Amino acid sequence: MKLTSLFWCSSLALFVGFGCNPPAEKTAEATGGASKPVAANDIKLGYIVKQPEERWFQIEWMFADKCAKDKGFTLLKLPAQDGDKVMAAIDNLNAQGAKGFVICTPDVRLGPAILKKAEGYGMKVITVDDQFVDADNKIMANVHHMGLSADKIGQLSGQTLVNMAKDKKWPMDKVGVCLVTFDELDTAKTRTDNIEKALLEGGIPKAMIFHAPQKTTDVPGSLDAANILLTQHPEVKYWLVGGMNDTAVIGAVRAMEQRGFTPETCIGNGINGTEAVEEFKKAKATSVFSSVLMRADEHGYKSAEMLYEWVKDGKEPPMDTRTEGLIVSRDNYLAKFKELGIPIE
Ligand code: FCA
Repeated sequence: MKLTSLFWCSSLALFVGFGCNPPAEKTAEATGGASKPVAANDIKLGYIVKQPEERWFQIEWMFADKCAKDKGFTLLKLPAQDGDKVMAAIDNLNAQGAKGFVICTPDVRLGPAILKKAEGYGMKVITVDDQFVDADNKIMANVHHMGLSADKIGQLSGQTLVNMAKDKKWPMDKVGVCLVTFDELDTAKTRTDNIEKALLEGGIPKAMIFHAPQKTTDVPGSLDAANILLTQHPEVKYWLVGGMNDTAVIGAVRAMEQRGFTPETCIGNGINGTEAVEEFKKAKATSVFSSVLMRADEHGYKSAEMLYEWVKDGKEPPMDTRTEGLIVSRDNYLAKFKELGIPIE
């Protein structure tokens, strides 16, 4: 399902739910004969994220907050960088009377344990960005999810890289690809698999596509991964850099810069847009040329809204909601972010 800017358009948001009024008490009649009056602001919901330091998740929180304000519920934002913190966060939410939470878990294999705990407390769960997997490493399709179309996003990223190499008139048989991978996470693997597919279709030989597996999905993790690759391949003179998100590409580009590669010999394209912006803002262009801008704002607002409507009115959200992205670069990012209303500060 493709979501447009419809959901997060602030003027529209004012006219849905309780947005235009202070949180109002609903009578028993208005709630379809429920015996107890329900006030919107009695509802508390959690929003747990794995990497609160990443701009992507900060924007998700920001727009989930906006949703809470529009609708008049209380949003409890909790960071959880490991399994213990996730479990403690759920206990904490229960102690505060939360009726459900949206989560991007630090480890997708925690899915069954998270679900069990939530069910024990009678809480509803929606996953955002990263889907839970079961003991057999299979996606838990029975958990409501809001994420991105990782295959299409990967294709777009790969095509963008090929086009940029062609624009630069690089000798295509001498171009190496540093593909920063994190195969433990399905959305990451789908993105990088599809980047690779598009690179092959664009004429890059398979033998020139090198994987650099990240141990951690942040800038230090991708810097380390790329350093190992660069040591192994001193013969490559032109590099394309791809990965599952902006930090994957930024870290690898930093490793290349340290070895003397410049925007003339190294080109990266990220995914998210939210972290690549810091590169675009720099006075001097870096090798992070562009990124697939994804809708952190929409993910945050919509996932919170779906959970709220589910808890409040019993309106079950779709099982699977997906968003797509568009390319932003140094040349157009200001206009695009402004047009879509995504903050860049
Ligand atoms: C994953 C990544 C984030 C973002 C999100 C949509 O959770 O870690 O950076 O790309 O998917």
